[in-house]
Amino acid sequence: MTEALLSTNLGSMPLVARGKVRDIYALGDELLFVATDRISAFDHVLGSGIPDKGKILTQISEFWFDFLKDTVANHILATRPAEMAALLSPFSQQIFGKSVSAGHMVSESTFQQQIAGRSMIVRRARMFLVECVVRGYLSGSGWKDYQATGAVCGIRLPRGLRESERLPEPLFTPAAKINTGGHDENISYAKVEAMVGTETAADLRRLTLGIYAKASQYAATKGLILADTKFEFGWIDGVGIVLADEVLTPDSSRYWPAQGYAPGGAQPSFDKQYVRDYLESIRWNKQAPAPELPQDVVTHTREKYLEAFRLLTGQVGLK
Ligand code: Q0T
Repeated sequence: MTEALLSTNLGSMPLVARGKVRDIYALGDELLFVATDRISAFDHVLGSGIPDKGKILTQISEFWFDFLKDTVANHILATRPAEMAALLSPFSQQIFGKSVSAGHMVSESTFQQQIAGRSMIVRRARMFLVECVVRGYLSGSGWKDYQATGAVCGIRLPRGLRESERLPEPLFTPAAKINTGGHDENISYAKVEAMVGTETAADLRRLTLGIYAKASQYAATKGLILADTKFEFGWIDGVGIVLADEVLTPDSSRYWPAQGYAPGGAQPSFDKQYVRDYLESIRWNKQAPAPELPQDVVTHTREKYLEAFRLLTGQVGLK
């Protein structure tokens, strides 16, 4: 097992943003998304990474973008090495320059090693500031909301539903992006209309529910329950609404093994349960700095991510 890539250094490429897990660079008018091996739990990025996690998530996302391509347009320009190389080549002088010793430069091989299998070049879109969440099951903040109010995002639900129970029908439960660390805030559909207009709000809801229907049906054939997931959409002139960000990865979705599903309590997370159990076992106070993970927790968690990748994509190994 190679070591985890915790942070990228792409030399003189302009860094646009570092998220919890992904690093985003500007590539002319486009963006280069690089998924690192960072892992978060309880809202903190942990001290250890999971080797290959960025590759696994990128390749799961790629699978779904392709699976959904007749349902929704997307922001992807290139993921295959040859296509990526063609889009990177006009910038190679700038990026690699003459001397690696110039401080902020990296060699081409160091660059390629960091992005291989874990990156995509995407078109810039004007992002809608709405997290398009869809829930087929009652879990997480949806469960909390229901317990407190009998509704989720203002949608009334029958009494007596249990935690993790399948909902009568999937719900569009949007959230507003809150930038500074905080949790996204559940909002009503009326609020979405106020933010993006009635027509776009209806499009986002229709797309979100349509994608969930297709994806959850597929996941079920692989023994997985897609309990809920979050999409981000943007607008590209001449194209319209595009599906952006990462899609249907274990980081943006709750997948549960169908086998052993038992409503009436929390379900074990497909990928992060071992990490959460470990962090609970050491009684981490969930304040920075986040702890490192023991090797067996890292190895087990990597296996779970790989299992999700194999189940969903039918591919045996990573590119
Ligand atoms: C974005 C323009 O991932 C994000 O931040 C983490 C550092 C959220 N984000 C998305 C964009 C996208 C996409 N996806 C796009 N196609 N065009 N911006 C920016 N931040």
